[in-house]
Amino acid sequence: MNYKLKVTIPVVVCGGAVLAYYLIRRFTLPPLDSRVDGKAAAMVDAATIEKLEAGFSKLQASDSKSLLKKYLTKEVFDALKNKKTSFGSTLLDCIQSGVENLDSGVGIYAPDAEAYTVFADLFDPIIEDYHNGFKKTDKHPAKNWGDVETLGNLDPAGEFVVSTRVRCGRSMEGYPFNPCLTEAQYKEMEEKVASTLSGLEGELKGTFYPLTGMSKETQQQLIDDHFLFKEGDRFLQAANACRFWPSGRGIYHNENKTFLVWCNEEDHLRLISMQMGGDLKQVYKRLVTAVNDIEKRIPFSHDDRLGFLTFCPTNLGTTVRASVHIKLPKLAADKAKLEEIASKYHLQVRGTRGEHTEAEGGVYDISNKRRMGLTEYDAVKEMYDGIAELIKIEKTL
Ligand code: ADP
Ligand code: DAR
Repeated sequence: MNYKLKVTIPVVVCGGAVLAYYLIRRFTLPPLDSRVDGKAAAMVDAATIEKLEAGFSKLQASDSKSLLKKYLTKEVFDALKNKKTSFGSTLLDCIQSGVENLDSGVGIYAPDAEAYTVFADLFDPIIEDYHNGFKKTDKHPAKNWGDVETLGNLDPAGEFVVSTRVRCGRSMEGYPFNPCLTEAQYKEMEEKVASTLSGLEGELKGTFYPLTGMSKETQQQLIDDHFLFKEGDRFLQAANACRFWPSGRGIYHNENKTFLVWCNEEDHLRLISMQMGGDLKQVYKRLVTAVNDIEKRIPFSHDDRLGFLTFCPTNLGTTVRASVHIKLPKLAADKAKLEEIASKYHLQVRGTRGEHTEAEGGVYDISNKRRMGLTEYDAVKEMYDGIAELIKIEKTL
């Protein structure tokens, strides 16, 4: 065999073997090293991939109306299924609630803050759809509470509005979200929150009540009076957000229960101002004072593009939900019509106890739907203007 063949054959054989290896790895196995922010992230294990494939098939075969189903295309699924955040969160951690609860409206949560970047191909279109066109190239505006004096009382005569509430969510810097928290972290966070809030003065002065040790009667009464979060939310349970319950969970409130703080329910903190009647100005003013005071004491997670970070993408940005418990008997006679008119003003209509609940005694929870791409003031003003319109229409019927 001449010299040339002796050299050519081994080169061709080795080259072919290298090419075959590359093609096998490229199209069948996850990348050896999918880097996240320059850190190597380990491969997603086979058991998780199997659960993901089964979940994706279930979702595709269902008639779910969730944003998860709408935007988790095969292309997005294949691009994300092998990715992990540096906390070890996978696509399964993000979508499992929406796979288990096909009646989800959204169906996805961020197990840690990095998930919004690592799984952006799925989060970004869902965020754009939910928050009225907030594109992945958009940047959420800086915090701006606006001029509280420009708001007023939605229903001075007390004909329609039962109560008014404005809340925002905050995540404590240095801690991941529910699915990644250890029991020790839950307890540490609860301690930090309780000791920080113990420094509040004046109208905001109050007491922290851990859920651990709270009597079932007290707990149920607080829930029935709309002061405390409900227990056993199946969407949060399926998202692995209720582990070690009730460890690290609790509620702070002032004497009159007009300023409250939820600790480690869905978000690390929910800061809430509420009272009977329609005086949105007084409710909003109290919240602004409280958040400005607390933000001096606890550093919160904030992203330059997404604003304040939360467990659920529907709460990103301002994280503000301004709501009324309201009776609109004529408009509500046709629920679909009420929802159609409300959506024109970017309002969300829910039952008396919040999402996935029904109205009790004709009382609806109506609030601003979007929280991103506008300021805190804009979000509250959107609710103020929308509710004023609904009341005006109700009076003409
Ligand atoms: P999420 O946004 O996570 O669904 P919310 O911040 O809407 O949670 O809180 C839901 C709880 O707040 C429910 O118990 C609901 O009854 C109560 N709630 C919401 N708006 C009002 C209101 N205007 N008056 C009294 N309770 C309210
Ligand atoms: N229940 C989930 C989340 C919807 C938004 N509400 C929150 N985050 N509390 C769903 O997809 O329906």
